[in-house]
Amino acid sequence: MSSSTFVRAALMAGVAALALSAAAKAQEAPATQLPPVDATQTVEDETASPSQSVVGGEVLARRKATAADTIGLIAGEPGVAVYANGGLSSLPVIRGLADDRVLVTIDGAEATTFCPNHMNPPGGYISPSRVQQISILPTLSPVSAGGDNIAGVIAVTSRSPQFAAEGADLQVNGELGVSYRSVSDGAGANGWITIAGERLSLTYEAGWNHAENYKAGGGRRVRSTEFEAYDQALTLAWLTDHGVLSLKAGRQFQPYQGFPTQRMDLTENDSLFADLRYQATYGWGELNAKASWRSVEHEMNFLADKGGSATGGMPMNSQGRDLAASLDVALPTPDGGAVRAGVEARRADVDDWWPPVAGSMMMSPNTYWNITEGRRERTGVWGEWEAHPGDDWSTLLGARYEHVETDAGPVQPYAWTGMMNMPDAMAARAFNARDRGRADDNLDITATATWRPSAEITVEFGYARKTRSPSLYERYAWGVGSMSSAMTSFAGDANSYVGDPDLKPEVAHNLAATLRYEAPGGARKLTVSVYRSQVDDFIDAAKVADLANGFVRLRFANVDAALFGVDASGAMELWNGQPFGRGALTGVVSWVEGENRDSGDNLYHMTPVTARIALEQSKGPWSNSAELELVAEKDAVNALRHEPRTSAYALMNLRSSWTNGRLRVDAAVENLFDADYALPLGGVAFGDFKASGAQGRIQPLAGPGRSFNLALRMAF
Ligand SMILES: [Cu+2]
Repeated sequence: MSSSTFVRAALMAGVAALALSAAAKAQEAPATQLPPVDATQTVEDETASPSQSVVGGEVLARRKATAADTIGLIAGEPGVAVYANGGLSSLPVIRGLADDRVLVTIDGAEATTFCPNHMNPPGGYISPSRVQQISILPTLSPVSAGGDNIAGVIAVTSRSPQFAAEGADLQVNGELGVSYRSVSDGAGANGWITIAGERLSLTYEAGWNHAENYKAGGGRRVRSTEFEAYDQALTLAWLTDHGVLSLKAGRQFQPYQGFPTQRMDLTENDSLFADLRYQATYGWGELNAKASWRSVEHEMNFLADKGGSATGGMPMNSQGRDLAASLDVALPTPDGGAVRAGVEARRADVDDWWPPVAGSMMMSPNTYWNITEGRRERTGVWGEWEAHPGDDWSTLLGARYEHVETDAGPVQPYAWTGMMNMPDAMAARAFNARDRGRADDNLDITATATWRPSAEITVEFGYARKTRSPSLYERYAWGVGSMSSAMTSFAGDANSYVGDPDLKPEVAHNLAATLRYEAPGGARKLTVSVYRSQVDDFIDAAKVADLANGFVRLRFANVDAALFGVDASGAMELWNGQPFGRGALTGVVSWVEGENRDSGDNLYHMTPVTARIALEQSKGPWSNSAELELVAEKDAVNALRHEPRTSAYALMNLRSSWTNGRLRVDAAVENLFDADYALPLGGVAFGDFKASGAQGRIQPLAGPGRSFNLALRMAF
């Protein structure tokens, strides 16, 4: 306690000292200019595809000012929802498809979630301060954006290297930021500094985020929602005659992160990464070569809210490594299109073991091996052709083939003998006796057409066949005992899950169409999308047993599923001129339904109808917005998992930003009326359930109450 307070005080003092020294130096050196604030610039940057959205610029600057969680930055984008997992590890849902079904990349690099509770998802490895842009490519994502997903791609881009202008001196630039969130006594500090010449550039980025348990509306603390993380990255880049060669390496360290919906908490996550890439343009086209590596050391146990680990608790460790290399080229074609092709190889290795606990009848004498030498290897090749067959038409046709191999070695229960460990001992013997290696041959196809009959109208439609092979946990979590099966649980429902090596890859047949209207001058914009996904062998679950307190034990199982929905976003300029600057009304509405077609049950984690309406105004250095977030009752629940129903709610958020180009201030009040509400995708409040004696039915997780947020950012 005192050491973390000390660390916090030291960091704050450090940041303040840096800010002062930077301010003193600012007279001499040319400073980085912070971009002007403009709340009315909320409609995303134009993209080639009207169904894709990009969160960048002012929208991103405002959202990340006080944020600790990167995936949370895209909450409320059309068709996108985000659900609580840990405070730094939110999981994305694109049009009803969640978690591993969405490919999340950081600068094109993929990361595997090495934890049976999905505590370290790929989006959790980059702090918001390092993010430059997030692209969302739903449903019909091109094969070039990546495979092994059925929902689409969230591509996070970090700060790109800068170089000094030709003939200019060595440039030193950077930013420093601090933030505070009252709802969780959350604090953050971050900064970056670049030393750039004409050819070489070196950038160091660091961030720290900390939060206590947040308060729900009314002031009650929600247990197991605290966290702390340190994030550092160093980028060395070389500007060649044709492109940029860069090496980025870093470390993210989380001393702890509470998981309110899980039986366990993260008690340490230490991850190192390195990305080497070369991006270049030649006379014949573009070349992109990448190699990436990430190692993860992950430890789980109980934080104080769940009883602590003074008497041993339940240690669970995993260790993972991702290794990948890819090469792709793009060749321009005479009609202004391009032919692109790529090859890639990826490998993930994981060990997952639970050390014995001295004095525990159940958790001794052996180490429990959940996954031994787990391996998931993917090799892929893809090709894509973008064409412009007419003035009004463009088309994109792509195919990707992937060969996926998974395997896991022999396992071991806590004990081979004794009544309590009998089910696991039998399951381990059966698991070890069977052949566990599996190979999948996956084919993805994306075919889209875009029609622009006039300057105002764009229509995009198409089909995508997308495939995801089962994760190692879905295939190889073998424990069937009451405790061991409860430890594999990543849906936030606190149910118990057992894997199945015979699971087949899930194959989605996605259809989608998007209409975009933009009035001349951009004063009015409207984008509407409709979509349907039919998923063969969707990895859902089948019931094995009913457990106490309404929990169930499930086995991952292939079923047929279908999802469909509509999402829309729009913006309308209300006024432009004195005395109030520029004003605009913006809105987003999303609606989705999903069904298990074998059982007729609703799919799990379907977002209820959600709308965001904002009134935004900007004038000179000021920008203000009032945002209303409306979420309907969640009555389409998954009966199999006893998914909780949640009530409708409305949240009001007020935000203001000010900048003079050197300093930026963001202030906000979120959940102004301190509404007390349950998160529709939040899962169950296991931390609170356990602390209250684990009696009766578990309650849904409550969302954060009113928060006063403040962030300061300074460029030098
Ligand atoms: Cu974990």
